[in-house]
Amino acid sequence: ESRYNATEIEPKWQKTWAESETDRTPETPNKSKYYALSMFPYPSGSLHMGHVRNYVITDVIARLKRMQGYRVLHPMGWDAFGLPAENAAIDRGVPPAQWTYQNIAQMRSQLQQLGLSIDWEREVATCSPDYYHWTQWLFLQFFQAGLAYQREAAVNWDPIDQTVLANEQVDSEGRSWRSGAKVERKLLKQWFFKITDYAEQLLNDLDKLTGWPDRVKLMQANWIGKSVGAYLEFPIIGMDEKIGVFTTRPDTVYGVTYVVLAPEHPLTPQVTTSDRKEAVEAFIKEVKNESEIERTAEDKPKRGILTGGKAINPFNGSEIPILIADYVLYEYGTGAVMGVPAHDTRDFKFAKENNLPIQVVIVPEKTNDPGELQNAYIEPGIMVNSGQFDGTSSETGKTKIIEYAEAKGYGKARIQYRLRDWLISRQRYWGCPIPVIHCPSCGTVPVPDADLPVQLPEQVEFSGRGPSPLAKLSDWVNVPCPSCGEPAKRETDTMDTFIDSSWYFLRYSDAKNPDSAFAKDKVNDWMPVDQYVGGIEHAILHLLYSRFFTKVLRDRGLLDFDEPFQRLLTQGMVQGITYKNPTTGKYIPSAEVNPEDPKDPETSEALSVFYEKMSKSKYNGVDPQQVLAKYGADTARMFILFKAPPEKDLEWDDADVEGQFRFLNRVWTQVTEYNSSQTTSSENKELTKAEKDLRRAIHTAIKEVSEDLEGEYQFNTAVSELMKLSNALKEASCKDSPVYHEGIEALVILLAPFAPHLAEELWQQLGHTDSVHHQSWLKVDSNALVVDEITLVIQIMGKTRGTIQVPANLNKAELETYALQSEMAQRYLEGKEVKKVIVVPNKLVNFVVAK
Ligand code: ANZ
Ligand code: ZN
Repeated sequence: ESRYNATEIEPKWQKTWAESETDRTPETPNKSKYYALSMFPYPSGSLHMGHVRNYVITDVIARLKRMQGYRVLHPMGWDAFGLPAENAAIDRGVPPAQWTYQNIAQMRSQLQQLGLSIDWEREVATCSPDYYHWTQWLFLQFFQAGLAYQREAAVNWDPIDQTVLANEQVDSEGRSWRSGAKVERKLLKQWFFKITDYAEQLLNDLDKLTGWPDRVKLMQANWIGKSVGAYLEFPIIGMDEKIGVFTTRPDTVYGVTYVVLAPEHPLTPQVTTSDRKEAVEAFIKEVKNESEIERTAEDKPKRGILTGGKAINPFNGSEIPILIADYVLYEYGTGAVMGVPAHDTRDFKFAKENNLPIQVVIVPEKTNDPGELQNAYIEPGIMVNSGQFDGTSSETGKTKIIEYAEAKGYGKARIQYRLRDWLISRQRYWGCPIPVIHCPSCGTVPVPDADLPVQLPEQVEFSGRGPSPLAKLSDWVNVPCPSCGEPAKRETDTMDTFIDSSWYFLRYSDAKNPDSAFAKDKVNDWMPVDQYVGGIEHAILHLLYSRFFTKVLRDRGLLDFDEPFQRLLTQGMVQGITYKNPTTGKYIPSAEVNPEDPKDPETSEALSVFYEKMSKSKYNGVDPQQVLAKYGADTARMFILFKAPPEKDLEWDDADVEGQFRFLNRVWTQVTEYNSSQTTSSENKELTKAEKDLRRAIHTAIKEVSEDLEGEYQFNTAVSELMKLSNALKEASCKDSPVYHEGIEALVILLAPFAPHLAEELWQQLGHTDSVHHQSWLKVDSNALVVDEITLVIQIMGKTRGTIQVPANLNKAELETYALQSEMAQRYLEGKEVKKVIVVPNKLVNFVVAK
């Protein structure tokens, strides 16, 4: 008797599939395409369960689509630039390239052990010159389109990693997403991508993404942050200049009692009077190191100071003080605001704290005298104290004030986005070099196409976390200007790695092309990605940048679609059981804890037990390698798919892993014990009841599994259906029937996307010589689903007296006739007058009789 031995059959089939190139992307243009994509990993060195879950989900989809007749692209690659490699070089003296490629090799072999049907011929690594050649070429596309530019900017500086960070890489506490360091503000010349030019499109096209979770679309919309309002100007007394502000409430302009500049605003020193100079400068110094998050935090008092300068409100001629305050951000709008304390909560607090006047200009419909305000009145209402606009509703007032401002030259309508331009330069070595040369006479000159890629020099010294080692390589830095030939210098900044990942999905369509980033016909053929699967942590940055890239490349004529990802599935976290000492806050490794009686091994205190995202620091991780060694990939896959719907968090549970292992063992036994020679031919024979019942179970399984895999991808319920089918086969009394044969084969075929190795092995054992993965997905025979008899309940006065078997789908009159003829009706209705008959089709007949 044979036993299910995953560790034996899995490597065997992986080898066979690799040799027979089963997972190559087919070049059959007449078939419909399907592009199934997982977010590619950073090659940290080893897979974690989050990766495993991500790739297994995509693999099931890819395998299903192949069986459904699509030509499928299912690639994998490496997001391989980034700081950890550089830090490894500093800490351990291994060159970043070597460290990275070692990690890639290790992780690739782990992925292969999962039985993922990946076309490895299309593998890409963003750190490879064949790839970053085209990242550089694409950068120059942006540069030529005027979408890449350099400017001085107050930037987020990470003092640990010694690099600039994008706003998106700083968390709500003002810390670096990577190093955790408190971020500082610094003025530096940096490269930007002009993503703001695409703000409107990026917002509007969210409507096209019908296959995206609403919450991701909402996050993107909030990030883009569209505000509709006005740009208004306030002349400065005694100067020729005006202060421009952006406001969403032009209807409150008569209530402006002061204006506030950001401390960094270029007008700040100019409006400051000499007696205020010292105080203003001290204040600026204080604010300088606060992060944007701290400056705008709701719960913090807003700090500000008078500059001594004054402005005029052109609408009513009133003289108003000019202040500077930390809550006004230089990078948003115009870097200046009009203060309307009566109608803005923040302004109200600020005015109270700083003794500034408060002027009511909007009142709720019914009151004319609001009395002294306890809080800002921020609701819509009627305009008062607003000259010719008195009595106008505030909503109409917005438009009216803008029209008036335009007529008088005080300002105009304006739409403002919260989205800023994307800061893309990094002062690090292990990234894609920015392919430009700075010439004293020609300025910023692109590296000519023929000289691409600008290779990262390999002989580099890493001496602690100082400035980028590239800047110190004078041989590399000093080059003749491509334009005039005079001595010039290379750009030493490298690109944000989010650029590398903003186009890798395009490269897969033509991964080995040495002459271009991708051929247009190939990218148009495969894109957009039909199903993208990855973590919610990429909901904003990566997805927004990839959408931006797609639109820019479309406008450059390089491709012909608007959006890169048709459908998006954000998989939930994998959580591990976590033990924590409630008093010390220390996490205790699960290996040191008795799960029956969880106690701190040192102090014997009772531990708190809960599920949390697996992480090294919490000692709650499960190593995929160990699970594979113990149970094999198929069990791991089945468990992951069965335990929770893909977008929900998944609690790792050894007992459930064991349960799936037992299920696969049962299937193994069921199929290997089946001997097809026992099957009797039943041509032209009417099916028995047992056969009909089994066929119904088989086709119900096909129907349910297929439906579970359409639309929402309910893998968990699909796996339950497979378990039901296996049970139905076990219970069947017709094991020598061709229907049983049909059922065994169906079970193996339906199992193929989930447990690909086991299904392949069993398929061969059933005597087939082709691959189960080349079989067509099964079709439902709707005749088999028909239930031909039902059980009808007979009630008298609502009381059940028995049941009878009747043909399915009779009409009410027919059911009544059957019921009347039944033995219980005959017995209980004898000598009684039937007053009413209630019929529930396919369920029951209830007789109401006279008392
Ligand atoms: C006057 C006013 C009156 C405002 C009122 C609001 C309510 P969103 O919706 O986020 O775009 N603002 C403009 N630029 C700013 C900056 N650089 N730093 C801090 N605050 C700034 O918000 C727009 C509102 O935020 C603007 O409308 C402005 O205050 C403020 F009853 O103008 B408002
Ligand atoms: Zn030059």
